Amino acid sequence: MKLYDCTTAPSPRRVRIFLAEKGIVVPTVQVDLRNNEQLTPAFRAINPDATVPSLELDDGTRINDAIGICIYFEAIKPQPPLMGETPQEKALIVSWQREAERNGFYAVMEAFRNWARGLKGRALPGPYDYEQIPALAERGRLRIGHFFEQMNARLAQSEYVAGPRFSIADITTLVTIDFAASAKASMPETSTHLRRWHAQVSARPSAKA
Ligand SMILES: N[C@@H](CCC(=O)N[C@@H](CS)C(=O)NCC(=O)O)C(=O)O
Repeated sequence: MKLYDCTTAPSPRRVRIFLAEKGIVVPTVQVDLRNNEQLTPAFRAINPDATVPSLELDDGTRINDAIGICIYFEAIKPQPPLMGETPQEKALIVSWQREAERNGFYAVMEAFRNWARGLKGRALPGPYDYEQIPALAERGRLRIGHFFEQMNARLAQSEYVAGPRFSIADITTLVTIDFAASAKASMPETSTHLRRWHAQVSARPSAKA
């Protein structure tokens, strides 16, 4: 098995944190996104979507999606559970993880990729080139602000994002908030609950992954 990774990119970090929480070690191959190695014919033969992470299984099957990869590892090593055990817990974790992805992760991506100089002509990851749209960077920043508010309200009521236990919803939210720094967006001082939670999950050894 091997994981195509890039230590500076947020999507593979979601998988790295997940693996660290599970205590699973997988050999990794670094893909140099800075020099567009993901767009080379050699890497596109591995993942036609030209993105990382990608997990190659021993039978040659490839899983080209961060959450797909996490689902695989949760199934082969259920403990500690990061995707819930009861039907209710599973449903809530998926709901919160998707919400963090839609309202947070994609908002940061919109803000960052439509603004960063180094990403001119690469406003979206993947095999096609798209021009940056400055208005989308602005909208993304607004959305990030709303995400901080929304998560602060949630974490006023709940220890972790999806309930009383750390889960994949926390991983997506943590990676999103740290990624927001690349779009020069940080949690407001007034978001005390979000800040409490961020300090708590950042202190877990897995956060270094
Ligand atoms: N389907 C993928 C998308 C992952 C993705 O967007 N990866 C980014 C790094 S965070 C990437 O590979 N970008 C390549 C590029 O910018 O060309 C997933 O969620 O796992």
